[in-house]
Parts: sequence; C-alpha cells; structure tokens
Amino acid sequence: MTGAETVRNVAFVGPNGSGKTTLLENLLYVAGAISRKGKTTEGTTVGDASQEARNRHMGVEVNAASFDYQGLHFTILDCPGSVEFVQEARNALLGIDAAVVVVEPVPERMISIAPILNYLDKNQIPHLVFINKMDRSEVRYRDLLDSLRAVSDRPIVPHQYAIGRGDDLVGYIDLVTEKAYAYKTGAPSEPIELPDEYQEREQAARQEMLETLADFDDDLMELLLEDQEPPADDILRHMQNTLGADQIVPVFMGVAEQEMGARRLLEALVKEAPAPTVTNKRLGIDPAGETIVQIIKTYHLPHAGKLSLARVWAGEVKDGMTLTSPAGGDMRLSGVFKMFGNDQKPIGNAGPGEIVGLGRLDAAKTADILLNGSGGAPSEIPVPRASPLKPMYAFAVSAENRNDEVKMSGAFSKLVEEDPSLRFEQDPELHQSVLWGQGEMHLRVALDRLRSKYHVDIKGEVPETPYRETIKKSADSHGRHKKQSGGHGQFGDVKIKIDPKPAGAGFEFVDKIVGGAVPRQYIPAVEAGAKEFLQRGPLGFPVVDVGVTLYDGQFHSVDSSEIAFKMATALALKEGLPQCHPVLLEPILTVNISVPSDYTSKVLQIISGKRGQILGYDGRKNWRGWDQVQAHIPQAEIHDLIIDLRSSTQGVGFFDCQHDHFQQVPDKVAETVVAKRQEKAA
Ligand SMILES: Nc1nc2c(ncn2[C@@H]2O[C@H](COP(=O)(O)OP(=O)(O)OP(=O)(O)O)[C@@H](O)[C@H]2O)c(=O)[nH]1
Ligand SMILES: [Mg+2]
Repeated sequence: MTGAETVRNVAFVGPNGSGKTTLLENLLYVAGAISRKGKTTEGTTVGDASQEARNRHMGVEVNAASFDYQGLHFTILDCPGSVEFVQEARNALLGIDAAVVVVEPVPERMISIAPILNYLDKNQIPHLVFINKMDRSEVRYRDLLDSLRAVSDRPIVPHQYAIGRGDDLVGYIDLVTEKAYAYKTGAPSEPIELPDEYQEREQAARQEMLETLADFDDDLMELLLEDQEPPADDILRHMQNTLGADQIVPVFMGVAEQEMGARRLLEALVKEAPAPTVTNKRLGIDPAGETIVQIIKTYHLPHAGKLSLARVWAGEVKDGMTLTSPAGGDMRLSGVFKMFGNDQKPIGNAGPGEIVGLGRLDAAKTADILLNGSGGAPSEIPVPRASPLKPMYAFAVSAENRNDEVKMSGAFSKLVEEDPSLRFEQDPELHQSVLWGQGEMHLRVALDRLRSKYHVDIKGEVPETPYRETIKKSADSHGRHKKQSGGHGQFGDVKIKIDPKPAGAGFEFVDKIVGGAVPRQYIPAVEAGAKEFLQRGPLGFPVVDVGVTLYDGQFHSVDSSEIAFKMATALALKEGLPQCHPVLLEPILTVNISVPSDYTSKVLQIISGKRGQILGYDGRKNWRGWDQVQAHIPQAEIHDLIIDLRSSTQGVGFFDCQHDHFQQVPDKVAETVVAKRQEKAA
C-alpha cells in the first residue's frame, strides 16, 4: 500500500490519433516500466490492450498502466480519443488527479478538444496540454499557442517553447529555468546555448507566463511590479499550485514516437502534477475515512471474469473485504490488482488515492460508488459522477442464429455494464431489438466484442421507423359476415361511419344504435374488431386519429356471435378505409444540435437536406463560441445525422432528440415507404 502523497494518477486524453498511446509507451519506456517499446500500428502497446483496439490500431476503451518512478506510484489511464468512445474518458477523468490533453500541432483542429476542455473545467480537473508530433508542425509555435487559447477557458501557459519546427525541429526552451535543450532521438535532450534569434521570443513568452501566474498570487504580482526576478523554484511552485487548482493550463511539447519530450513530461508529472490529496480536499472527502471506491471502468475478461477498475477515494481495499453496492447488495472483494495493460498483478490491498483493479464485484457497474462499513449512502458521497451520454446512433440487432437470441440479450446487458453510453432496448411495436450508442464504430466494436467474448454473431441494420397512417375524409361502409356451413352458422352485419379525427386523438368509437339493430352484447365486439383491424391499415401501418360510429346493422337470433360481429366490422373497415383518403404519417423528433458557431450554417444545410424544419438557434449556454440549433427532423432521416454532423464539424458536433409528433409524409417519400412495406409483407 502506498501513501496518498506519493501517488500520481493521470489520464491521457485528446483527439483520436494524436499519439496518446504512443506517448504512454515512450513514457513507460523511459521510466523503465517496459524494456521494449511497442507500436500502436502493430498492436503491441500497453495502452491498446484489447483485441478490438489492436485490430483497429486505435483506442476503444480506457486502459491503465501502474508503475513506480522516483519514489512515486504512478497510474496512467490511456483513454480512447474517438468521439464515439468519449464516455470512457468522461468516466476515467473523474477518477484521476490530473489530465494530459495530447494534441497535434494543427491549429484548425484545436476545436476538437473544446468539449473535453469544457468537461475538465466543469469538473475542475487540473490539466496540461502536450503538443505532440512537433516533427510534423507546419506553423509557428506562437500560432499553436494562440489556437489553444481560442478553445480554452483557462489561461494557456507555455512551459516549454519550441526551437524550430517540422523537419527543422531542434529542441526547446524551458521557460521556468530559461535553459535551452536539443532533442536526441531515443536519448535525453542535451543542454545548448539559447539561440540568439530566440532571445526576444523567450523573454516575451516568459513575461506572459509570469504575469498569468501573478494573477493568482499577490506576492508574485508585487515582485513583478518591483521588476524583480522570482527564483525558478518559486515559479515551479506557482505552476504546481495553479495547475492543481485548475487555474492555468501549462503547455509541453515533443515527438512522442521518438521519445522526444517524454522525459520532460514525466519530470513535470513528478514535480508539478497534484497528489490525490489535492482532489480529496477539493471534493471534501477525508482520505483517512472509511472505505469509498468509485468504479471508473468495468471489464469482463475471458478468463478472470469481471474486473472493476476503481479509484480508492478513502480508506483501504483489501482482498476478501465486503463492499456494498448502491443497490444495497453486499459483495465480497476477490482480488486487488495492480493494472498494466493486459496484465494484472495481485497486490492484496491498496490505500487511499490508488487506482487498482478489483476482482469479482458482480453487482457493481461502471460509475458506481461502493462503500465498506456504515459510511452512509453511496448517493451522499460528494464524488462527481459522469452522466451517461445520450445515444445518437442505433442499429436494429438480431442474432445470425435464431437460437442465440436469449444469449444475445444477456451479453448485451454485460456490455452496457462495461459502457454506460450503450443502451439496449426491445421495441415491441416493430419487433426489433435496438442497440443504441455513440456512432457506427462504437456499435461495430460492441458487436465484435459480443463475437469474441460471448461467441454470438450479431447482425446490425438500420432500425425500422414506426410509421402510422390516418385518413383525410369521411366515408360510410357496410360489412356483412355470413357463413352457412352445416350446423351452426355465423352472421353479423354492421353499418359504420368512418371519420378523421384531430391529430393526437387516437381512436374513438361511438355507438349510435337505436332499436336494437345490433344487440347490446355485440357492440363491444364491434369496437374491439375495429381496434384490431386498425393495427394495420390499407398502407400497412397502424391507423390513428380515426373515429368509427356504428349506426345500423342486422343480426340473427341463432347465428350471430361476437366473433361474427368482429369479422363484419373488419370487412366494413377494409372496404371503407381506402375511400377515406388514407395518408402516411411519420414520427418527427425535436432535435437539439450543438456545434461551434463557425459550423452553424453547415448544420442548417444538413437539417434542410434531411427534410427538417429549423425552429431557431442561439448561443449554447456555458459553451463559449458554440451554438445550439433546434429543429424538427423526421425520425426516418435521423439514422445518419451524427455521421453527417461529425464529418462537417471536425467530429465535435453532437445532438439529443426526443419524439415530438406525427406528421404527414410527403407523397413521393410515402410512395417508397409503402412500396417497401408491401414488398416486405409479400
Ligand atoms: N510523426 C509522428 N507520428 C506520431 C507521433 N506520435 C505518434 N505518432 C503516430 O500517430 C499515430 C497514432 O498514434 P496513437 O498513439 O495510436 O494515437 P492515440 O492518440 O493513442 O489514438 P487513439 O487511441 O485512437 O485516440 C500512430 O501511427 C503513431 O505512430 C509523433 O510524435 N510524430
Ligand atoms: Mg490510443
């Protein structure tokens, strides 16, 4: 067990492909935690631990690497960058004490980190930026810094300043110590003279850094006003304090692939990253109290069973102890593990501040708070919780082999435990099972997991739309059901009026029989017969907003029965409805789309292209530079919305939606829908 002061928990986040896993691999190598460096393109890294990640050469879930370095116990969480897996990062970030946002040196793409910066600031999570791939940089370093400033609410403070860029990258200046270094591939950088042409830029950047730090410290401000030079140690302390309080965002840089900047970043994490006690203090949790753990990730491993990656907020976890889930169930903890990619090493126990794997907590889900003892209800623990993201993309899923349907439901519920941004639903109306998630890749990875872990082959298709139909005109109709076959015959006869009703009225039945033309006891059968028939109207869909008035009929004292009147009603409707000008209705959703304002006009185009109607747009609350567009869009057009949104907003656009009303489908579209329906029925 490690004391909380000597623990450092860090998450690597940032856009997909920015080099997080590569940076981690190089960091682990220079820290001596691995003796050979793997490559993400070869599926051999610690960070891309799962088969699904290795196959795709990209992160698809969070993975942890714990190691010791310079007397500190580090855990680094490598988060996937793809927006479709962002729930993983959101859960992980709540369990760490500092984040490294890894970005590429491309100003136009900085907007893609805006959502994650927003989340970090909302939760006051200290974070620094690592500008990776400096060997590819085509712009001036100061322009890169400006592009970061444009998306960060907190001041951007360069800790390192680049010397050269792209192919001409030489090294960096440390703005705290004012020393210059030249990079060496696969070796520590070497001190050099600060190049003359950088003197001025260095002075300006350093002055700006000091002034920003002074905004948070009166003593430093006074010193600067007196034109005095603060000692490097003091500056470092200010850096550490303001970073720990999420007041500034220090910027580091390098070329992860060539180990450049990896040592410097590690040193910064050692000297400047906050200890778990800082986070505990912010949240108001006494680390010395009774055991509190938070599940930040759930894995179902093929051999080891369920493994929960957990942050110990307080107390101790110990093999064999009892932990209580929010649902109230007690679980016996079976195994405490130090995590390292695919490897888990049993360690028996862990203390406050540590992030460890916990074995066989069968009733625990990702994001749960678990307690030991009488520490109160989990819901009262002041730990931030990541709300599950609203799903934006769906597949209708079915087992390739019909016998696997039951197995499929069980397997999906396990996947949802691992990843709360997935949702699995049964749709009784359309007889389809629907898997909801964050995008196509997200769902494809889920289906791959089902295949590799639970051995069920699942097919995913575009879900069906729950169309309706209604009528525009009234008509009278007559239905007679008569059968004389041997003994008992069947006889029912009804005259009905069919009327359109206002939208939302549903089905209305009126009984206007006088003089017993249809005896009392058969009238409920007429209503039931109508309801049943209207489940599938002339176009093939449930009929809504229609009134049926029974005003006349005939009966037979022996042959009439409920069933005969039901049949007669069905015949009357079958004949009458087509005279009533039936039209197709489709569900319309209210959709709220959020995008950076620069893309708002593109979004308006996308909406029009999907037969949508724009209701209005405005600045998004608490999101500087973002708009929220509200629109009505037909559900039938929503399937690809997130794909179109992402492809025209650098991946950052998102939406939520809910059902609003049904609306008549334009004739051209309706023709296709009805033709398809008839084809399917045939
Ligand atoms: N030129 C250059 N390429 C790099 C550097 N660092 C990483 N790469 C390459 O960038 C690609 C993506 O690297 P990853 O480490 O998988 O990126 P990631 O951020 O983990 O990606 P996700 O997990 O998908 O979010 C790989 O092909 C790396 O080899 C670098 O410093 N310079
Ligand atoms: Mg990765």
